[in-house]
Amino acid sequence: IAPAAGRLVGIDAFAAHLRPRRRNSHKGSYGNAGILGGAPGMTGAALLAARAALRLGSGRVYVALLDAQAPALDPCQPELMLRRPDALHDAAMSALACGPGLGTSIAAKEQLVAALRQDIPLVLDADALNLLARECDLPVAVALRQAPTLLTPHPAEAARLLERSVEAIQSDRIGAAQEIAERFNALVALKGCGTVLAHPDGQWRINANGNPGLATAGSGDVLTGIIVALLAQGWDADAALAGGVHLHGAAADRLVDEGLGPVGLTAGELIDSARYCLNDW
Ligand code: NPW
Ligand code: AMP
Ligand code: MG
Repeated sequence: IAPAAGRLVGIDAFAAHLRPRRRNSHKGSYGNAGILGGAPGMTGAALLAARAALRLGSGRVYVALLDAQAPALDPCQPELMLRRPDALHDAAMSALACGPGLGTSIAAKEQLVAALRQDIPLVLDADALNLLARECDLPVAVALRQAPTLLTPHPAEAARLLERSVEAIQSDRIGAAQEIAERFNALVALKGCGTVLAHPDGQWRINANGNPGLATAGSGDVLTGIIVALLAQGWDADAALAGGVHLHGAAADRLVDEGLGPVGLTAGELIDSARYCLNDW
């Protein structure tokens, strides 16, 4: 059943933030974005999110990788500042994303707890959500946060959060997104074909762009980076979530128009395509 037009996410949901850059602005005007993730074997997830955060306009991007063996530089994106996780919490961040490739180790939980204490907008994705589902002291810490919290589960992560099957989530996606939003006092994007955006007060919308080219490794990690970039640049949380999801879908649609998908579209390619869309809007 197609949702009513008023429920569909379009550019109007974030148009107020699509302003030209001030001529006399500087990198400090566009915020510091932090990405926390990258356990051994999954450093790529955090780096994809970080590259997306940089190329979608954050003034500076700091990345903290849990993998102690990870190099101190991303040679493909030397603009990124790689830090040890504890050092990230000391830097002045405008917005933080926690979860891409984070893993669910004791060290990962410690970093998530530290992130929850930061009084700045916080995106929780991937393993940060898996930790919320598993560690019973964490949900209350999320719900009590004063700064905005944004949760971006895919259906399996939502199923873990609500302790139900993926089938149950998919059979009532709007209800599931609303329940997570209320339980965690957070803005939610329940990802998938027709991402559902839900607010803790029960309001919901659907994003209808995007295509199955997005069904590829790292796609959600790029979305997380896009959202944290918009937050770092001062977008309000509602607009950053809607804007990030819509940009991500538009980026994929543009790649398909160019013949670069849906088959074989890669998450890394979404980043420059999303940058093009944002500059074009
Ligand atoms: P199945 O079996 O495929 O049908 P997980 P993850 C199901 C990092 N990454 N609808 C799926 O079902 C992430 O950031 C690192 C329905 C399967 O059972 C995380 O930290 C990368 N079912 C970590 O890996 C690139 C769905 O969920 C399970 C669904 C684990 O994240 C890849 C898999 O989900 C990755 O991003 C849907 N839409 N989506 C890197 N380059 O470093 C998923 N499922 O167990 O949460 O694993 O999403 O891969
Ligand atoms: P993740 O599973 O965390 O990598 O996230 C996958 C991303 O791709 C989410 O933003 C999904 O909404 C999006 N996605 C995956 N499959 C589709 C699809 N068939 N149509 C539209 N978006 C999709
Ligand atoms: Mg993911």
